[in-house]
Amino acid sequence: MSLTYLSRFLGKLSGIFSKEKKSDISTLEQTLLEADVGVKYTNFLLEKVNNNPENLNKEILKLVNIKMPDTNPAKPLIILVCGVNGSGKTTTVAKLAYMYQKKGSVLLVSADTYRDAASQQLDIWAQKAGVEIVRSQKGQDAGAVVYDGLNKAMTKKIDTVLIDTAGRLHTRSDLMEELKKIKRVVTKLKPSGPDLSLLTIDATLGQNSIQQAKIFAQELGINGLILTKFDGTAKGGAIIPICAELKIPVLYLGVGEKIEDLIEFKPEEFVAALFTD
Ligand SMILES: Nc1nc2c(ncn2[C@@H]2O[C@H](COP(=O)(O)OP(=O)(O)OP(=O)(O)O)[C@@H](O)[C@H]2O)c(=O)[nH]1
Ligand SMILES: [Mg+2]
Repeated sequence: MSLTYLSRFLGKLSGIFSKEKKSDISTLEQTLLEADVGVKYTNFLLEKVNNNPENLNKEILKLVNIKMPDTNPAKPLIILVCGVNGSGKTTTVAKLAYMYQKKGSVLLVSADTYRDAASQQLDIWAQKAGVEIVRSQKGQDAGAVVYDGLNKAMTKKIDTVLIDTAGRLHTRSDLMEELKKIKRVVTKLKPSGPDLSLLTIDATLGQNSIQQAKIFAQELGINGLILTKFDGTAKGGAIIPICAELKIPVLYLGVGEKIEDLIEFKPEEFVAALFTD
């Protein structure tokens, strides 16, 4: 992925730190605040910059460069995708399926048994990505669907399983329990559990997403973030407080509604793009 491609999606944040502006602390402060870096990390960064703008890239990189999750090499690689309603889970599962099918076999599991036609929506994506799917019916037990899906994946020696879940507010404890149950079901077939438990975050919410993400992380153990709808936001700077507060790596950015609209988030490239004029 080239820097220019990434910087196209960084909205207001890309290219703002030209050499002149970097040396102008009040412009820098305003720019960081406008990009939704937030008061706390704007002040933090201004202090670290300490009249030496060269420090800025280094300090931002320290905040966003978080250790990647370890995955268990035993097949299948199991990826669980969760998040609040409408945050882009199903679309992200489809995009990941498209990406992973280039490397091996993929099975989608539709564990959204709440919403009408959720399984049909995923089925359409499965066809587009050219991958297999285990469908479900509305009202079915999500844990049972996941169990069936993993059994099928084991039997067919599938490389990657992607589990789509129902949207839920982090404040609904019954629904959070269902996600924990899905995780327990996974451990019956792969004792180390899901390799990646990913949270989709709607990037247009900016910093407002931090609190919900914290609760998902505490309740469920999230080891990767995907910021969706990054194409439509001027709040890309929120990546900085999100990473700094959650200490969970951002793995991908969703940059559109199409199946190929997913880019890998690379901290060094992100910081470099910020400083591209
Ligand atoms: N522009 C843009 N739109 C996106 C992106 N990701 C998802 N969307 C759109 O956001 C809307 C919701 O996406 P879904 O994938 O259905 O979200 P969900 O989290 O599965 O929704 P529920 O299952 O209802 O909770 C759809 O209209 C998607 O096309 C993205 O990266 N960019
Ligand atoms: Mg969905």
